[in-house]
Amino acid sequence: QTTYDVVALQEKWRPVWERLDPFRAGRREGAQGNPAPKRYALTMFPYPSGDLHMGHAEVTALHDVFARYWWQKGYDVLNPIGWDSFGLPAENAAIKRDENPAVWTYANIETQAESFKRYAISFDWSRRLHTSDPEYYRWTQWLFLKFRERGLAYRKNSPVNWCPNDQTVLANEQVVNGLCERCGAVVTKRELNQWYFKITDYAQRLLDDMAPLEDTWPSKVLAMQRNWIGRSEGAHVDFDIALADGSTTRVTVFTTRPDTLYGATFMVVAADAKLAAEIVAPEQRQELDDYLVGVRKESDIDRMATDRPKTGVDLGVTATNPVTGEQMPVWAADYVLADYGTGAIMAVPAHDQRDLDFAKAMGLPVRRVVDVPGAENPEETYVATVGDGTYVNSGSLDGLTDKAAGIRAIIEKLEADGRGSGTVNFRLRDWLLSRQRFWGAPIPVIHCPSCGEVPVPDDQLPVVLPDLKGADLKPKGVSPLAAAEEWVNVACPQCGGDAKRDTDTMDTFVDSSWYYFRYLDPHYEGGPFDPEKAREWMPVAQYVGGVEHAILHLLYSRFFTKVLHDMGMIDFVEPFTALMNQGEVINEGRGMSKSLGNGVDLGETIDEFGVDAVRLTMVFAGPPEADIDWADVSPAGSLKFLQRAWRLAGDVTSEPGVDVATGDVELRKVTHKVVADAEQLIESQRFNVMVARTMELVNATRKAIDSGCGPADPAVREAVEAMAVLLSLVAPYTAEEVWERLGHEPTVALAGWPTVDPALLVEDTVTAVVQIQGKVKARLDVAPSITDAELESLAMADAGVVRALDGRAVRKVIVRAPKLVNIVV
Ligand code: ANZ
Ligand code: ZN
Repeated sequence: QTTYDVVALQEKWRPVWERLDPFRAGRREGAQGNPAPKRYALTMFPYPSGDLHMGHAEVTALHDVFARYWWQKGYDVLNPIGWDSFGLPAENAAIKRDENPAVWTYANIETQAESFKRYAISFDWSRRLHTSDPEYYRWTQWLFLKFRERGLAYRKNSPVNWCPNDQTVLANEQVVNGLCERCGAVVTKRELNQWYFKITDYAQRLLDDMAPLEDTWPSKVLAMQRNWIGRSEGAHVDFDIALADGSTTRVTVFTTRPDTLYGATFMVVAADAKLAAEIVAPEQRQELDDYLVGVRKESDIDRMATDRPKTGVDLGVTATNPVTGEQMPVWAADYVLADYGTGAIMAVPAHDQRDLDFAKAMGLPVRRVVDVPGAENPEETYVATVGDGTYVNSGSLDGLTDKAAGIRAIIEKLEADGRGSGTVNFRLRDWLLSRQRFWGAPIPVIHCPSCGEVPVPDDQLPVVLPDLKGADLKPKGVSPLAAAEEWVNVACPQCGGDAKRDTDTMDTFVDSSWYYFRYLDPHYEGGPFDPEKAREWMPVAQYVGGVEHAILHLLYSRFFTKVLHDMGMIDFVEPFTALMNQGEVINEGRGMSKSLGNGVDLGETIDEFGVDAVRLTMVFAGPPEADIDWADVSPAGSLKFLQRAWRLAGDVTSEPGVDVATGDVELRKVTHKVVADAEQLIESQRFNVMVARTMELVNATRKAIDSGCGPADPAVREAVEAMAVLLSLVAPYTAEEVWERLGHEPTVALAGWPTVDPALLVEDTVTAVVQIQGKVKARLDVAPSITDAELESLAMADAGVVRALDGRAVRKVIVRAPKLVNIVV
């Protein structure tokens, strides 16, 4: 082509690449016929809602730098793509249009696939999968049943998060500040029978296994996971409660401060815990029931807020403090949560502000047991003290001054008396995975009146979703599947009697917890994945995706991987060796949204500037983890740069294969330094600087052609060839065209990373002499191009010069760069 026409370039090269299929994983040979070393590059797979948007363009442009760089470095790369295609967006859209969610879903997938292809991400399309394909969810169901066999999937009745708008339950991780993660409705609680994964069994391992990720995962994500898992060391303490009917029941509390047990003056039970209803005295029952109506509407965040007025109900019974023997009143309140710890606490108002506020509101006693130096007595000030101090009013603990020693001593005493024990508590809850919606993987369980819960036998998987043509998918609180009678009513696989299928479907986060295993061979029939291929390719070397998945998807995937390990299917315990979180693409300082009207359409942007300019802009905008404000970047500038790069290729007049060693040394040094730097910059994830260095190479080459060694010099060819390889990581169409103009066959994507000659990286230096009163006091190695000012400041800062001056005032400095500095005192 004689002009730089982006549309023509895209149309020219796409079919060529499709024919060459250069990014097919597993076909690359290494040296001497050995297999090439393998690397797995993963980008978080998209939901098929609408076409791709600017966010997809950003994350995949960044991700593709890794993948394409590895190809150039000689690796065999697995870079797959697929769709997370079950879930509420599809179902809600389908309800609006009154059609099967599959129609909308697969139409959007086609649109997005076409856009990804135009966008020229180096995906291996033969790995494509969709989680809503029966071929995929057969194995989601299989895994569910394996988890169930291991006691890791179970059903229980409990108060669960309920979104009144979506009419479905939510996992704790899907409740954000008390609101539904999807629709923003205030989440309430409902008592329901639901399926759970026992992720809590893995809490400690999920914490411990983060250690090796310290340098390769963003610290923010690790901190969020640690906080979410929420490990607290403390103790279980048993209290005997005398009930109204004369019997006694033993209630255990969890506390992180067992050492304050002598200061426990009352007990508080979560108002919505079963325990409250079990122990309440008859005359207080009505009051508790009335109170509960309000509590059920509150979010956990509100309940735990420290600044709220304290409310509660006296349950009319008393508990015995196991160390003081005192009778303590027992209350029900909302500030204690039913599903944390044991759902009951010992209240130590002197040293816990929420307990103190409650004591003040209800007129309950306060007793100080730690005298904190310099702090006033909370019994008088109503300010709880939490610091270290001397134990008082605490029996055998009195006089101790060390909190750890106090905790150790009381736990020893409790254990000796059989009244409690040291324990660890986690904030992490089991993962609620069942959903009362249609568009998900059916839970492969049959409920039989005689046999109970019966797993669907392996050879009957997948349990395929029924065709609900004309059925009402509108959320009603029970799964729409319940209406598919022919589908629901089945023979029990065990006894052959009449039985019913489970009508719930799985949370889509189950689908996405293992998709990166399925990519290894999406059509594998022998299991969810081919273990042999897992050994070859996994774990994932680099994962790229949004920080919004810090505790949901990433925690769940880590859990799944550990279970697969325990099942003996893999020999590693962490799925993602390295993680990168890209920033957000915003516009005019704010997130793009319909309501703000500041959205930028990806398709139109590509139509205007071309794929390469958009990709280059995404990578060049700043460090990968920083937000990109589209109002501050210049795709037009990117386009201009690409044009300059393309023009260079047309100016090269030497033939392919010329001996570059005879080329202009100055330009060669620039080329080799840029390539060496680019390698470092990619490894340290400073992709934007790598692009900036490529721009410098283009400028230096232009100068060499126009006013230096001239276009025929072999160094010019070397520079432009290196530039093509560097450009291939971000601007594949332009890079391919340049490569062709230089007389090479496609594809530049596999041309190989240029070899750096270390001899060309050595900077020339000259020796500058520093004199004081004409006597030589120092010699400095400096670049020949150093300026007078630079040389003067170097000389004045030199330790030998400073010593020789010995504080004398300098009258005059004469500089003759790069050779001489003369200081007159
Ligand atoms: C007595 C005590 C004395 C406490 C003291 C604290 C300070 P973390 O660190 O978050 O695990 N707690 C226990 N279960 C609770 C529940 N279901 N709802 C609300 N609060 C609960 O917090 C543990 C502490 O939170 C426990 O230690 C308990 O109060 C409270 F000077 O027990 B503590
Ligand atoms: Zn049966």
